[in-house]
Amino acid sequence: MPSVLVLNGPNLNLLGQRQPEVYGSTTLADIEAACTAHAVDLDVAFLQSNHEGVLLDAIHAAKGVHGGLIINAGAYTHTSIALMDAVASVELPTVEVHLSNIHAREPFRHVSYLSKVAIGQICGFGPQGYLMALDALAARLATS
Ligand code: CA2
Repeated sequence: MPSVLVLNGPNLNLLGQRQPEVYGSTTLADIEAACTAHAVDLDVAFLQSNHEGVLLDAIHAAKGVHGGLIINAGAYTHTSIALMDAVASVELPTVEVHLSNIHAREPFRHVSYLSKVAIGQICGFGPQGYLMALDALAARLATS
């Protein structure tokens, strides 16, 4: 069975605990449990880190282990050429996810370096976006 790594970046460990008016009341543990329950055709692994280097190492280590990546890089989305280069280097199909619609927010959130190397971006659907990303990757991995 194909395997997918779901990476979450800085501050996403706070989901459901702070700013519920912006990011909702669902915790990251809730999202991970929903992903595991949803993915019948995929093995799903998870990592959250507040450190860019840890996320980079996880992307590098995914090569040969996982068939694809789902990444919500949090604020690193808008700043990190390093994460973009890491995703490009491993050549794994990658779906970018955001809980909020980043294009309807502040202009600095409209730019995503990851979208330049992802197969697609899902944003604005809250936690459901992770399940949509799993479906997209399952379809992609079934044909490759
Ligand atoms: O909408 C998303 O998923 C974001 O990736 C979330 C990031 C933000 O910087 C991106 O522009 C869009 C922020 C995640 C912060 O999560 C928190 C959760 C609870 C309390 C505080 C922050």
